Amino acid sequence: MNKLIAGKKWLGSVMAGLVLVILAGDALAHGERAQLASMRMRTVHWFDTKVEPLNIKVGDIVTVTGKLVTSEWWPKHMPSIDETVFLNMGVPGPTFLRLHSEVNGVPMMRSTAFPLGKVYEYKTVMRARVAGRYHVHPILNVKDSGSLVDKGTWVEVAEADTDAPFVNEVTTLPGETIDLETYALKGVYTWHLIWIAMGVAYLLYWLLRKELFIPRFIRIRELGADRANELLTKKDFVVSSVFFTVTLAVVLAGYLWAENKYPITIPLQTGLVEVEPIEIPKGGLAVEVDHATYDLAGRSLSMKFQMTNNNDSPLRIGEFLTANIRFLNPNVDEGEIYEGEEMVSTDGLTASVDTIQPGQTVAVELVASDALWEQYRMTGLIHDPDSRFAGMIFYYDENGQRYFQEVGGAVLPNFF
Ligand SMILES: [Cu+2]
Repeated sequence: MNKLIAGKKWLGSVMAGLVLVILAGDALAHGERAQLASMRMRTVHWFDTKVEPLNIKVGDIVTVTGKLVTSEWWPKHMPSIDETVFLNMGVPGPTFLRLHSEVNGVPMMRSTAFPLGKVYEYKTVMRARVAGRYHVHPILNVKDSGSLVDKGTWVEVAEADTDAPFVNEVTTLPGETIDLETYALKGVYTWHLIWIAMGVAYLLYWLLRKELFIPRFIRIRELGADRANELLTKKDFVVSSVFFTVTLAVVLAGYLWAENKYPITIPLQTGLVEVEPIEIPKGGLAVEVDHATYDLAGRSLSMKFQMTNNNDSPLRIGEFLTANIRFLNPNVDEGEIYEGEEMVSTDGLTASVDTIQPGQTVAVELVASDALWEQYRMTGLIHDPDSRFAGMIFYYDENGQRYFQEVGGAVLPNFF
């Protein structure tokens, strides 16, 4: 009876664990909410992310374009993006083929380095491979830091019109055209089968022995230390040696076979590609951060600045962007919202000063508030031992020309 209850308890905790895994799995699915709030605010500011088209068929092309600014507030404890970074697409599994990728016009087959405080414009062209509905995110893999994900855009991929199998043809350097979907698959299967057979044979030999290693060890220990040599029989020794020799022979044979079958190969290329960064375009707005507070109950970040307009034109602040969330100022009708774009608060930004005149220096308070703070778990900001924020402000001159720059500083939580 007691055993039964214990068994039930055990089952209960396993079930609870499973539920947790399932819940967490859902929430952590794509990474846009999973990473620390501070990390999303102070690493990479992604903007103008555009995925098109959103409804396609297998075999069709999807283009992802956008820009990013590397934050000058990059956390000191994180290995920096100015060392090694690789631009990729975050999708579940090999559902797209990446045909082309570039940053600031430079092809990005390999890794690169992004110095901080600069602008990078990227473009990635992909071909849909497997039907489904995918949240497509540009992603930067930063060496020793991990992945930094942009927000996702849903792309619906329908089955192709024909039943023909998906082909992914490339021409190799010696001029041979191959289909990467099936290329060399026979060799892969054959070698797997050979190794599985070896493994199974070795296990079978030991499993078919009357006495396995541990019982034999216990028996011999009882017989006394002087009979320790009986632990392994001569037959065991011979069989193991044969397996060892055959393994080495198969490894060598595999190597010779591959050399013979594919005589011309080059190693995977790992060198760094250099990219010329773009300077942030100067809009003539000098910004000094006075003070910032994060209001937990109001789900809002309020920032006080001293701003000086050194431009010839009046300037209006239209948007604040942080952690991939866009807070738009509804009074400034400028910021474009793309089809399928998420994480946009169309009326999330209020500015205490509407227009800053040329030559004027004013105190400006920006308040970015929306339930998105909660939804994207930005409230974790208050648990950060290094409470600082960073984000981008976007402002416009009288002709509608857009400028942007990064702002950042210390942030204090406000609990009331
Ligand atoms: Cu996602």
